[in-house]
Amino acid sequence: MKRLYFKDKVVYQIYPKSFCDSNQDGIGDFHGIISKLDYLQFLGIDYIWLNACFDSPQKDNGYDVRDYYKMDADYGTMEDFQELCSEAKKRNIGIMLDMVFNHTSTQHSWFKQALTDKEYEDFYIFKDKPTNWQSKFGGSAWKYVPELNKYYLHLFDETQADLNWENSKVRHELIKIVKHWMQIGVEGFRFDVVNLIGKPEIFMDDECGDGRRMYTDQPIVHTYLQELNKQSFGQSDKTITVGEMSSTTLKQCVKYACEEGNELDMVFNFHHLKVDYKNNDKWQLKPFNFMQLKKLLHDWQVGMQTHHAWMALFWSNHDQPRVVSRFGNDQEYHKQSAKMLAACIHLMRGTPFIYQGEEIGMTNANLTEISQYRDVESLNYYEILKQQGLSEDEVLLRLSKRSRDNGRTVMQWNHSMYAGFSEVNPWIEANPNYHEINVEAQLHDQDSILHFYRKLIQLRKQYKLIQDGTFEMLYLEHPQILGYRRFDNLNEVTVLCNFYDSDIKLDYQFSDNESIILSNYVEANNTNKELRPYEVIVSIKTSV
Ligand code: TEU
Ligand code: CA
Repeated sequence: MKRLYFKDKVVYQIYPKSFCDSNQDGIGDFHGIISKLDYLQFLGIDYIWLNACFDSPQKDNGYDVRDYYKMDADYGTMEDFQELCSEAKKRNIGIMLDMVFNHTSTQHSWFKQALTDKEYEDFYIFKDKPTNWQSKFGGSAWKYVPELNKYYLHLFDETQADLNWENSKVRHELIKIVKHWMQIGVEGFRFDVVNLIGKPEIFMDDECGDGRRMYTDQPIVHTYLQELNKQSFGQSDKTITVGEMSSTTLKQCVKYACEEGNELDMVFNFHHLKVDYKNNDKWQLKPFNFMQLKKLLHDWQVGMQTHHAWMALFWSNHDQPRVVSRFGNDQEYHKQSAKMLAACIHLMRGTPFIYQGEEIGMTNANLTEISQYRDVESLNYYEILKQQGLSEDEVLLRLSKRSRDNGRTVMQWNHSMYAGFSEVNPWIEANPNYHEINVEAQLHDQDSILHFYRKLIQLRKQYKLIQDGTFEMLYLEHPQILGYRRFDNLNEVTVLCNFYDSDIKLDYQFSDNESIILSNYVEANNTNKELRPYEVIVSIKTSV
């Protein structure tokens, strides 16, 4: 059985391009991160997950890897990275790397050799005829190569060619890469879209979809993960692993991340982040469906618990809009709703992930012109949506709600020019609200969102219940409250969240042995029979 030593751990996700620029070229870098380690230690986190930072032409901001053994020069040298690992270690922080193993950049030497060498051709998926599968970034998932008179598969951008995991040489190379980084001192890995690595034996048109059902969660993925585990990270009981699971199911995730298994420690799934997709389409807008959100969180919490599987808890990442702009209120109730959302997710059963800037309530980018966007997916969909006949204004509206760039604007450190991220114009412009929303201001304010996150992390360390307690949903049918309890034989923690901007009557009975351990209103008081706008109350009942 695996050791579940990470139940008390919290992970902080850094998007290196946007975190902190130390050499004034407008791009974040390793030295910038090093300069902020004291801040992260103050926050109390245990691991830093660095988004893909290997050598890359940066078509998809590093998710198009050219060389898995080299760090991208924009971020620094190998020595700089090693310094980051050792400086982090001094502060009891482990570094996790992002392994993009479903595909490589077409500039990777394997792909270049594939065009002339049969051995390397078999590293990728070349076919004489394409299928009707669609790329996740729009358009066909196949690209014609005149040199070979064949098409190669790319589930993402055409510069991201899917690897052929069926080829044992490919798997062997990837195992070598993981081991290499473990030797350097990396303590964890996030595996990018890892449930897409298994492709079907026969490639066919998908008669009723975009192809995803034919390459998602194929049974062979479990075999591949077991092999990777056994031959690399599984050899160290200290290495933490999380798999990103695209369009997955609970049943599959139980297999990927159950205690008795030997695949991964935990998984990300995205079902709860699609509750504002109209017709299940990211590019069609609708207000978020609260009941659906609640039901999904419930089903996954209970489902994973029942089967002794472990999950990552998160609202945000570098592919998502900012949560306070999405499920909260980034204006009048900015502070209250950011805190409520934080408590809501952190106290569930699983390992919390904080995405940079979330801890100060960073909001969506509010970009209004296409020239301000950087993300390849956004730029592609700008064209696609316009071709579908939508007006410029409508397309820009949709991008402003859904673009991945919403989560990629630079970290807001202080109110000086460029948010303290850099002294020069950053690669993507800073959100002008850095004047009000920034780390420095919140460090000085005990009532800030930042201090609230710090408190949440401390609570996880302090109460075993939060790490281990059984999860049970409360108020499942209530249209406005998300509530749950975590309990063991002796004690119980209750979390009550108001997801709306109006007061609601609360029929919850506080007992005599119950005390409030966290709330987001200055005067928390358990005689109140209502929850105020976006209020969260966390209480504990102890039997001793
Ligand atoms: O993302 C996988 C993925 O499918 C989505 O999050 C995707 O960005 C979204 O669904 C599109 O609407 C991972 C990485 O996190 C992302 O940054 C990469 O672009 C992608 O894989 C390809 O490597
Ligand atoms: Ca820099």
